[in-house]
Order: sequence, then structure tokens, then C-alpha cells
Amino acid sequence: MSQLERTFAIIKPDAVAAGNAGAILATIEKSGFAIRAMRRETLSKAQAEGFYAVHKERSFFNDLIRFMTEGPVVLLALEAQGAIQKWRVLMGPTDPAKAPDGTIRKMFGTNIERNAVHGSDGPDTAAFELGYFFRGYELR
Ligand code: 3AN
Repeated sequence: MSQLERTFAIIKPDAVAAGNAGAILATIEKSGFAIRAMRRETLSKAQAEGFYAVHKERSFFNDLIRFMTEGPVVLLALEAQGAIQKWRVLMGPTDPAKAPDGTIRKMFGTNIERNAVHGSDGPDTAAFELGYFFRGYELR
């Protein structure tokens, strides 16, 4: 049995602007995640650059920062047994065109950049990302 863990998720600006935040939250809850913290805000350039610092050298970095700051996002702490992997599976792969039926990126993503949601890719990333956006007292 995998252990109870937390992961960090973002409903990205494309999905919020399209009015899909509610449907994505319903999918998250129906899939057995507990939402342990949630906040809607528009990221600053500095916040987005710090969050995506590992991608700084990638060709798509500037476009990614522009996209992630173009409008409000929903920041989430999700809890479940094996939450990190479970959320990666529910999101689907980075490219929505390759995403299986029933995944969030298949249902709500547009392309490899505008792909509706973010999720931590491992335990170290989850710890960094949860701590980047939430304070300890928000994560009870
Ligand atoms: P994932 O979100 O599936 O873990 P990462 O961490 O490789 O994917 O990429 C972070 C974000 O950068 C993606 N969610 C997507 O918005 C954007 N991205 C990744 N690869 C590309 C690409 N080849 N072209 C444009 N944007 C990309």
C-alpha cells in the first residue's frame, strides 16, 4: 500500500480562463484526492521564474513564463495515497495530443504549453513546490 502523501498542483491560466477550474476540481475530488490547501492568484514574473527555475535554459522558458503569468491560476495541495504518481496519471502526459481518454490534459489541454494543469514530478519537487506557494499553517 502506498503511503499517504501530498503533491502540488496548479490549474493553469488557460483552464481558469476557459471556465474549467470547477470541472477540474470536481475531477480531482471524484478521483479520491483531498484538497488540503487552495488559492487563486495571478503569478508575478518573479514568482513564475522562481517556480520554473529548473527550465531556465530551455528554449520554451520565456514563452512558459509569459503564459503562466497571463491570468489567474489555482494553486493546490492535494493529498491521497501515492498522491504524486496518482496526480501525474490523472493529468496525463505533457502533450495533450498524447494524453489518454479520461485524463485532465486530454479533456482540457490545448497543446504542449497550454496543457491545463501542473503536477510535481517526484517527492523532492513536491516538497519544494508546496513550500514555495504555501505556508506551514495553510497545510494542516
Ligand atoms: P510536466 O508539466 O508534464 O511535468 P515539464 O515539467 O517538462 O512538464 O514542463 C513544464 C511546463 O513547460 C509544461 N507543463 C508545459 O507548459 C511547458 N513545456 C514543456 N515542454 C514544452 C515544449 N516542448 N514546448 C513548450 N512548452 C513546453
